[in-house]
Amino acid sequence: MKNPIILLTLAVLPLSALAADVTGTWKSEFDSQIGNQKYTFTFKQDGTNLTGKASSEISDQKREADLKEGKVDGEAISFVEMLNFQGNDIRITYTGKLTTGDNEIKFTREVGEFAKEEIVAKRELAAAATVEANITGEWQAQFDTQRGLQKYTFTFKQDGTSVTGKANVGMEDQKREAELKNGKVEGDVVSFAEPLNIQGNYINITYTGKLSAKGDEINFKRQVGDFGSSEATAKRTAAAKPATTNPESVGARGPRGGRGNQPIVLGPDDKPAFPKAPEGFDKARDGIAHGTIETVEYDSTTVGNKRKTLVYLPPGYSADTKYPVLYLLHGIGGDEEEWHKQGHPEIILDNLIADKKTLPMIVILPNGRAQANDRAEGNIMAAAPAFAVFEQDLLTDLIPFIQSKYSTQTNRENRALAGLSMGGGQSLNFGLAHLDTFAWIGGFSCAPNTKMPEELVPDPAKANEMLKLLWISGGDKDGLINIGQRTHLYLKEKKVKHIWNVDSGGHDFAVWKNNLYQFAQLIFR
Ligand code: FER
Repeated sequence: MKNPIILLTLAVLPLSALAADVTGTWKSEFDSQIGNQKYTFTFKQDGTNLTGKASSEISDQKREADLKEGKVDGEAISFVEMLNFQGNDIRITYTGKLTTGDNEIKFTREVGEFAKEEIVAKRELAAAATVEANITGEWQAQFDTQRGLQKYTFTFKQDGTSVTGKANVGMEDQKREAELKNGKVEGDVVSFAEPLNIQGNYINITYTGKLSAKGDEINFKRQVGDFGSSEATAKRTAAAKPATTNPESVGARGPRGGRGNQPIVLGPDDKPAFPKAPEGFDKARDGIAHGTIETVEYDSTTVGNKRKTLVYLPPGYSADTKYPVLYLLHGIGGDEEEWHKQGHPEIILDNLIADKKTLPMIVILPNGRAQANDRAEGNIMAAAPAFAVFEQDLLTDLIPFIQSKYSTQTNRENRALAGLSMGGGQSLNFGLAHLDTFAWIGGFSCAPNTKMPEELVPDPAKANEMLKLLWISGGDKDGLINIGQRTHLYLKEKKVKHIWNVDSGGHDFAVWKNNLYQFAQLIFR
């Protein structure tokens, strides 16, 4: 892989960052064990410090409490409300997260040990803040993104609070145009989405911005799917006439400062599913039998040329035995050598087989960039569509070739598909769409090519019936972890059996090797 870590770092770092300011009045109404409660929170934020009051009402009884231990950390907000109940002090803790537009906070509210609710607080927009911003016209902004500098011209048309229009984008010598979706102006907050087609998947690029007092600048945060984000100021082009805004609408929300990087928000399920691989699991050992690794070429009817793949044959490989096969896929900056060079699956497998922790198996390390030039060179992102084409190459060309050349089992129960990052997305996308071909599926640190969970698993009952193992994992410091998280949460809700494994680590081979070590022990059993 050329350098996925740099790629990812670039995507995550260049954020000068917007900080939320939650100062203001927020309301929340919810049902609790003791009846319907109406809350008004008055927050005052100073840096990361939060003070204020909670006034609440429950069947005509009113009470008020000062907030304690209040904190704002990026989008995370927490505080404690002390409640005196029959002479006892009870802590009500609130932990929450600001959502899009910064006008809603989703809180978990825990009353001592005995009650826990999910509640939503909504910002009371000051009357003045609902005033006539009019952003109709042409605006320009340049976003420094992981794919390079992207020059945007937005043409907005505002009608009441709704916004339609276009984004024209220039990037190096490429151009694209998109119709904007979900456009809104709420007070001085402008938001909309730009649909972007990546490999047949629509990823929404969402924009949230704040209009300046003069109405001639919008400070946008641009969020690409669940992955990268960047910021830029859009300015009206000279030709357009600045719209008038009510100056009182601006500043009501206070200043904005540093929100920080793409947030990694860990949930209660985001922990290791297994103890870490023991010391030495990835070190070549003397005194055990070793498998072999070779490069072979197959005819790809899909791409129309010969394509390379690496093949690991287990120790003592013999034509008298029929072996199960694991297809193991690389990331966006890699090729058929990536796993071999950086992950040494042959060492991990030799050790596991020697220790009888896994069955002898064949491991195929293909090239997942199914296009004529499948080298990882130039603009690595530009090859993303070829990673989708590999579905056909794998099913119609590679698997039949492997089964004709090597002594393999050919039923689904003896075929596994797993991969890292882009290859993790491929494994879920292809594997779950072809349960008749793969019974064991693993997505390690899945990339944004991963389909939405509803599309991956439209029929939970069928998935449960067919899958022998569905393994999804990520590192707790990986900016892509939310792709795994959203998949896990969907599977959990739909009661689809799976393993969700979160190791401590980033988007790197330390995590992937550990995943291979664990995954290899579970398959073909
Ligand atoms: C992206 C970010 C990362 C993306 C793919 C990746 C298709 C893949 C990373 C990897 O394979 O390591 O936006 O879009």
